Amino acid sequence: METTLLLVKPDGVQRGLVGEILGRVERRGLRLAALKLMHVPRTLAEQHYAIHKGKPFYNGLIDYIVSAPVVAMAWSGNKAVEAVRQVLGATNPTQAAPGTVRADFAIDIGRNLTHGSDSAENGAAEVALWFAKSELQDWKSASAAWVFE
Ligand code: DAT
Ligand code: MG
Repeated sequence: METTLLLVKPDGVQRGLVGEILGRVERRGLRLAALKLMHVPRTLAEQHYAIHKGKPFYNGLIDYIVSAPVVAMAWSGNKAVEAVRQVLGATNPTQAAPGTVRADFAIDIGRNLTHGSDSAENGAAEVALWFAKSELQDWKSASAAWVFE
């Protein structure tokens, strides 16, 4: 069982794509464990993207993430990390497979709408960074047995 962090970035919220993106992951069969709309504090953005510090796009990336509200979600299930990344598509939207969120709705890499954790380890760490324990709901989905073998 994995938990992964999914962010609808400011462009996704501004463009009215929250429901579209959430719905694709929800219909995949994963279990929603946490959800909130928030203006990201710069310190959180810097912690979240610490691995990219020093890269040419880093400052622009931080400015973009803090520029307007994001929707943060935690999703749980077997292979949740891989399943969400697959729904989102490759980082660069023009290289993302057709049918993915980034290919269907985005063009520029710096406006790629979403973030998804890239490993089970990072999923656990990012969910703990973005959500307090009290914000995570441990509930049993009635459909779980029909999604997971
Ligand atoms: P992902 O978001 O697919 O995990 P990443 O972790 O490599 O991709 O990079 C984080 C974000 O930084 C990415 O969603 C968009 C931005 N980014 C990455 N590489 C970039 C580049 N070469 N130019 C501009 N922005 C970039
Ligand atoms: Mg990443």
